[in-house]
Amino acid sequence: MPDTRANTRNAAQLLVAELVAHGVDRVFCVPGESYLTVLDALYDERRIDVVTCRHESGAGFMAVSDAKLTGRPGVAMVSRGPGATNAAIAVHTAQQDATPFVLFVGQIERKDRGKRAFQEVDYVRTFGDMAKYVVEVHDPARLSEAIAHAFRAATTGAPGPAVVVLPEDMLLDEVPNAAQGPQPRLVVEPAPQSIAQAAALLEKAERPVLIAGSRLASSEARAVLRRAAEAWGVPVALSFRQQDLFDNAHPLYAGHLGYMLPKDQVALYQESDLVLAVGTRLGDVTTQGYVFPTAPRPKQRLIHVYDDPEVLGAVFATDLAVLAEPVAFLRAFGDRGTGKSGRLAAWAERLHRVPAGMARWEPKEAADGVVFGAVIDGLRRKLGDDAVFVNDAGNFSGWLGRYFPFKPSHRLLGPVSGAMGFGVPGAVAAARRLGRRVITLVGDGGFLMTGNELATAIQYRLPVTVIVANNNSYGTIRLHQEKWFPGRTIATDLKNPDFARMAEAFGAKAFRIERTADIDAALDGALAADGPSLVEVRTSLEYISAFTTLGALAHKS
Ligand SMILES: Cc1ncc(C[n+]2csc(CCOP(=O)(O)OP(=O)(O)O)c2C)c(N)n1
Repeated sequence: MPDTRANTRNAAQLLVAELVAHGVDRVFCVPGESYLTVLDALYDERRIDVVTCRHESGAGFMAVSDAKLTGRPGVAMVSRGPGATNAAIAVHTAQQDATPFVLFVGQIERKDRGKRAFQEVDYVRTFGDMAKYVVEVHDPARLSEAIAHAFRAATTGAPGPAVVVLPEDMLLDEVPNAAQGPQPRLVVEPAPQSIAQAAALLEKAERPVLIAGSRLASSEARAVLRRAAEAWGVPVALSFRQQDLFDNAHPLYAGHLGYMLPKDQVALYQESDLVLAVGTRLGDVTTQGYVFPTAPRPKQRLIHVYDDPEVLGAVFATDLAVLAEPVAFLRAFGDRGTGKSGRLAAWAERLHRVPAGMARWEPKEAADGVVFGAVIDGLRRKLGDDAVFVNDAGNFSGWLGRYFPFKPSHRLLGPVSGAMGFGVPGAVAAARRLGRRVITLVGDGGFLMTGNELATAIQYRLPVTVIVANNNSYGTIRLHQEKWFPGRTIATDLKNPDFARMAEAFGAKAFRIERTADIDAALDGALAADGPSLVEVRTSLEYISAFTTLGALAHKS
């Protein structure tokens, strides 16, 4: 057979060459017959690490977690129909979390499209609401263009998901050899005039708050944030799930805009006369249900800095909308600060008082299990300033947020989307990327959603420590039931397997905490394990969250 490889190759091989050209060094996948040719092309490409996962939601979450760490698009590959719909949760999470993510999906043959053939899905319609860009490539001559467009969409403006759909037969078509590579990345530098206008507004403000968002996650951005805050003496509140961006013990730390904030703290935020929102889209949770600032017309002046015109002014009447890359803005803005921070010190002190007071852990014992805060306190004592956490979604995560003193040298990855199941896969990806121990906190509910990715941790020998807060309940929902339908518990009680034995069956080191006294030895053992480890914490349901108890809820009703 003549060797035609020198001048042409199949579209699947070109796709892999494009991934390399776009800087992709890892893909997370569950294999499928619909994209066999891509897998085969990856066989020869040693620059791309192919991580095989156990469920497409796991693969997608891993890609999203990887992207949160690197700032570059995470990449997942899944099969058509069932594979793609399993991965949908990651597409949604990438959209809610403003995380760059490119999902490649296999598709049935072109000739069968529109016949509701086996595993056929119209992805443009299915993912149209969640993804920034969805393309089904029918002409292999346009594959490079489609890939470049997907990476561009994922990384331009508010980062987010893009989906590239690959008909099985198209992948076999012969195409020219050359990869096109990425399009130039747009970086919107702040206009000097915007910096001057923002400075003038801040100079006049008496009670300003800087809200820092996820776009300030890089280590460079954290340093820029601190410098700008100190240069202006302006208090910093952190957007939802970005609690590691700024030293929680810093006198300018004004709290984390998550759930369960005390009413008086929200009232204090509302007393502000200027909000400087940088790198956040000012979503529902961060704004405490659109009351800080108040939509559509804030009580205070609003400066909003983001590099996406779709975001600025979309929800809030904005006094100064700055279309600029958030880190570039903050760097230039910090340069204009005087360092005379005293003017705002009393205001900053008022804002700092509540979060600082709430963070003080006072040991508690419960009759029905371990109060999870004691485990967080154990982690605080044992972990260094470079610890990496991945949170699943659920009440247990509130204990970490409340009692762990985050510094910008820590990393905390968690789904802004509130998607359960992010924890274990997220930690697998983070450990693969960082090559060191990553701790994931997960409830018994969330663990049984994607805990199967413990098998991936075992397969790749990754130092992941899973801490399962087991209260035999979908606790978050139980709490809502107690508030709104007291005494009518339904669908939230769980009968669980023995998590420690389950972890051992996977091949992980397992530990159990049944009493507060077990905490130190279990954490020491799990953190020192060579490879994956799991700690099952039999937690108190009475202490259902870091902010209330079942008893207190019953008393209120
Ligand atoms: C994928 C997904 N399904 C359902 C929900 C709704 N939900 C939010 S928290 C929660 C219960 C979490 O239970 P668990 O993981 O045991 O943690 P706990 O709240 O008990 O600490 C549920 C069902 C969700 N956020 N994500």
